[in-house]
Amino acid sequence: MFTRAISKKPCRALIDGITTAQFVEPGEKPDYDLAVKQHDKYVEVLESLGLEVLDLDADERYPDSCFTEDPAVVMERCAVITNPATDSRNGEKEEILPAIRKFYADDQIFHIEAPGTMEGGDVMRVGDHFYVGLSDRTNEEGARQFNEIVTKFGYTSSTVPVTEGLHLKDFAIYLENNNMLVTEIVDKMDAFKDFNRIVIDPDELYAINSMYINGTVLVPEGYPKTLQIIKDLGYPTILVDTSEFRKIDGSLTCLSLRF
Ligand code: CIR
Repeated sequence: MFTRAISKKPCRALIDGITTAQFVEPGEKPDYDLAVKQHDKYVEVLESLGLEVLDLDADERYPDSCFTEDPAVVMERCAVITNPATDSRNGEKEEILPAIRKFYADDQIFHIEAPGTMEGGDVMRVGDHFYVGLSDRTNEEGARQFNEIVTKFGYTSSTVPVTEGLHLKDFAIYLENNNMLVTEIVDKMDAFKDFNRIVIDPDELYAINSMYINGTVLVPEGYPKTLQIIKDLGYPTILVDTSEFRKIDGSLTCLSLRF
């Protein structure tokens, strides 16, 4: 059961966020005012599901800083400050720390240190196990340090390759109740063979990053096939418009830390 979330307001510099232009035409930039509205709506939805949301002020120094999922990984018994791999995002780890300190004691807070890199978008939790995606953003050493930290607190972790793009949770997402939305490539991975895997249409790749919160699944607006699949699995759903974040590869889970 999630009771809290940490989000951060988009800054004007958001328009210069890193993008692979995977989901949009090259050069298409987010509209800042619309991004702010979408962010506020996202926070409202989390609140409507019973979460107390700490919504941090915008920080113009870091274009991608509204994606609070990446600079930390939080769980009941500890928090791990990651080491974001890109220069323009690395400083976000300092900025998230005061927020993490509000909820965790000093001896519950740990850091991924260079040469380890990690971003929270690569960490997918299933019960007390964490699947860590090895990607351009998260390396073996980052995953090794993460494993060392979380095992001290009774969790486990293992690695899986990310072969299709940015973060693991863009290609596989766990919706609880053994259900996992996946791409065709992830579907074939041994690591996930025991889950009830549902392969999402490549046309709707972006909607894999739907988000389970306390029994309900938030689904990005504009992906009818995935929405129907999630409904057919029996979940109540809430549509959330993330069109402006999508332009810079941001999706639902990226926009908060939940715990
Ligand atoms: C980036 O490239 O880092 C951002 N533009 C998008 C981050 C998305 N975060 C996530 O999937 N957890």
